[in-house]
Amino acid sequence: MMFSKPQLTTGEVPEMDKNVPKYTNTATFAMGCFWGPDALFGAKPGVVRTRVGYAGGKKTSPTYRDLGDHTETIQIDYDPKEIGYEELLKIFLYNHDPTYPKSTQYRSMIFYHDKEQEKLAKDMKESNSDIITIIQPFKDFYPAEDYHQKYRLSMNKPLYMAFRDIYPDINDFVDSTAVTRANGYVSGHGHIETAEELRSLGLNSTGRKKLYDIWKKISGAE
Ligand code: MHO
Repeated sequence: MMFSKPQLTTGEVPEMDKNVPKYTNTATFAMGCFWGPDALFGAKPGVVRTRVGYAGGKKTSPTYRDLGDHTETIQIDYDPKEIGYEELLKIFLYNHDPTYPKSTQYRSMIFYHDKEQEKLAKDMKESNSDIITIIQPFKDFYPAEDYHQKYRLSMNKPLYMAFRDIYPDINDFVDSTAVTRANGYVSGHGHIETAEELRSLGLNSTGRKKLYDIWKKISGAE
């Protein structure tokens, strides 16, 4: 069978990825299946890149099929000039149930990277005695298998392949801010209608229309 090559990109490195802030902070959260938060955070302005993986356990080199005592975790590199840790914490808090006990794989956890994150996370927990989120210092993060990264985008093969054309190396693909946003937009997150960003994602007009239509349909925007 013949497949025609998707023609959805400009074929160039997206403008958005040419202006990535040099210095970023990192936030690490566990809040259930990591596919959802990968997309949710990815659509937020100020988030530079995301990756999913496993953390919180002792087993070395966990895999999805052999997770041991680890928990599905989302890691977010963000520009602290654009988005604060407090705002990320709020998104964390309101997008899963931090009061309900889950299996180790899906526990609610915060891995803080510095004193400020530690204080904000602990204050948040203290504000509501029902919150059972486990708060601990960040230690190890094991990136998940390639097929878990930007999973929602990977469910849309034409758009996924379009970005893989730009970024054949999976690590470049995962680290791309444009890909990170697109993964959020295909899940209906974010505010594409106001985002001039749409033009800086590296898609051509056909690709932009495709992404916009998916976002509009799923987000329920007019
Ligand atoms: N219920 C989901 C969980 C996947 S998530 C990476 C599924 O297997 O489809 O844990």
